[in-house]
Amino acid sequence: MKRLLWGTAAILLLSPSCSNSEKQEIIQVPFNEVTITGGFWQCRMNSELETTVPFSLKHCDAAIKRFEQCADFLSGSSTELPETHRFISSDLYKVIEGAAYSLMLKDDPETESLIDSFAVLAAKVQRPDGYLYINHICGNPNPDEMGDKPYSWVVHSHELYNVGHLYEAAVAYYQATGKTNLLDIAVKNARHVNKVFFEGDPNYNGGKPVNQAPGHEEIELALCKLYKVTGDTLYLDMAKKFLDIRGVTYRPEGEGVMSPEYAQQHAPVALQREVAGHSVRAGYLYTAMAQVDALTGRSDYAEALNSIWDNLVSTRMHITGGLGAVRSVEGFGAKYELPNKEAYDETCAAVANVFFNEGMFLASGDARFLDIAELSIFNNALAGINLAGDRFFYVNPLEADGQWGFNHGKTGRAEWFGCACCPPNISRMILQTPGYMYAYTDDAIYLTLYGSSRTAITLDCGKVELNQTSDYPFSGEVTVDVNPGAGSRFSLKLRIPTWADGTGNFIPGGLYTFRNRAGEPVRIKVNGKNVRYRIVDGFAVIDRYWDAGDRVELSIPMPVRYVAADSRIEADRNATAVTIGPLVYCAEECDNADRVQNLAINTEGWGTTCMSTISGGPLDGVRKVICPGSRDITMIPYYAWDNREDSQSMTVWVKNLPDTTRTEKDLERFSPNSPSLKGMICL
Ligand code: FUB
Ligand code: ZN
Repeated sequence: MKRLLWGTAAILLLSPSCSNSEKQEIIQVPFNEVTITGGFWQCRMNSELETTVPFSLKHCDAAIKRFEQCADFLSGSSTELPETHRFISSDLYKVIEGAAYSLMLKDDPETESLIDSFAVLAAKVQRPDGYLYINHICGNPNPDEMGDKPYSWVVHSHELYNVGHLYEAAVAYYQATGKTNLLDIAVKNARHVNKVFFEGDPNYNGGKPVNQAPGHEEIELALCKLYKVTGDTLYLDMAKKFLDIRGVTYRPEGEGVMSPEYAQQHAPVALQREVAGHSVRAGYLYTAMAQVDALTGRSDYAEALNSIWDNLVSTRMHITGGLGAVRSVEGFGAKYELPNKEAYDETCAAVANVFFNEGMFLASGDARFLDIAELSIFNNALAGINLAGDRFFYVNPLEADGQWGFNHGKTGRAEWFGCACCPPNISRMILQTPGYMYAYTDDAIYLTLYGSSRTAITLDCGKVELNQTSDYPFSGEVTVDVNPGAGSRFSLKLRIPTWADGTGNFIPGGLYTFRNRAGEPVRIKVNGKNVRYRIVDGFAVIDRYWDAGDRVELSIPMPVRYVAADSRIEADRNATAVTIGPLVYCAEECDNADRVQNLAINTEGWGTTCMSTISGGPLDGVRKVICPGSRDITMIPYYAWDNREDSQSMTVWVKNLPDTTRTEKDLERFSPNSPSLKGMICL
């Protein structure tokens, strides 16, 4: 197994106000340089390696078969034509990308050989000029969806979306193995795309450059990866060109999927100011804009991105970090249009939200972007996959009645989907999560996402080993052993999430505010002694000389918090959400012996809640909470719902009890001596 490394190249600043030359490039420690040593992420990584990756590869049979049929058809050994499908290849590429990440963590000759065989097949199917899209190659396109010729219906064909995912897979496989078999196919395709779209190729579009941005973004961010791994600026130039022609050279003028907003083609991207349209497309677009700015060292999109981000977090994001509330367009609706039961919030969109916000953090050094990335990871994104790693949500509502098949026809999780974009997306994100834990500049180390892990970072002053222990997100106690090679001075920057900063907001943006106060402040000790710290951009900064064996103890209080939504969100009026740390909780029918829609919470009851860790069963190790209300309301983290029984009612927002006065009976029931609460920690 080769462990090729990559950092985030040349990340400069997005915001003009941050163009201070003293600001330094922030580099993320790549996930394969962070070892998970226990806690929350260890289970998730194990289920990825042991279950999700092999399980997903098995579900690629239909996609692989199309390549086989196409190859046989081209060689004349069969007349059978491959199934007509616009983007099933992209699902396969995403699975390969995740499988490649898994190879960086664990050798698996079988998976490697499967990917190698696929590369042989893909090379046979790819046209000599680099074009790669099965149905046009085999001459059986569905013209309504794909156009009658290559690149004649770029707005919906997904030709460039598919190859974007191919580039990401190829880069990952090269990084994992050093093999260029997929990368060669990707590079050949990218050069072909450049010729056809920006130079003109006699075999396509009558020789005129197509010069139109694809309807589904993806190739832009993938070209950035291709640039980073090859160093060839052609790909970065292409990414920028695709961004800059969006909404300029072509603008659909219809409705629904042909509306100008649907694929963010209503205005040049640098002039866009609000989130719009299909949420996965939007998320990939914003990610690419942040990356292109960073890689070119320009701020062409900074104003747009900052405004779009503000608009997102203050008007159009669910408390779970979910994007794209409106089912009919899989996208954004009007301001504050955030329904619960009907919410769409596709898993892919939550993953895109993570990519977007990680990019914004690297560009700015501002922790508020990490608050949103973390929110999305621990809530909407992780809800997209069950704890065992083999069942999925495409759609992530905040309420279910147990009867409506909200999840593409299912009332619960599905084994896979006809259109399976989501399962491999969440899978590849989980595998990369250790890469969201640490970042650094020449003279500072950022702790960006807490969890038991180990890494080593080379600063200007030398190598620093870090060994972190934490049960985060179930506990805010974090211990970090710092081992510089020799005594050296640098800053350690510990992220203090918005939910712990005493401002009363659960996350930035002001949509979700706490009903109760945080209580204790955040405390930091170095070698057992409290230290004073200053907060800069959401980080507690400890600047000092460090010695081998120094120990930092961070204590972020995580009381049970009750949250109210902005009253302009109609669906959440007169209701309360419960959060602990970054986790959003939900009530599920199987814990509450009743349809959860019948429950009502005492909005003043936060001081009389009880918590315990579930032991055994699918939710082993998950922390539950019991809150007083019309009855004792048991709640579990949202990401863990639908792991026990399907067709359950569930709700994040619990109706408020009209009379919030706590009765003697409530208090008695919630006394630590109450027999029904035995073994729980009660406040
Ligand atoms: O169109 C490709 C993917 O399929 C989109 O990103 C998802 O929303 C689903 O429609
Ligand atoms: Zn999806």
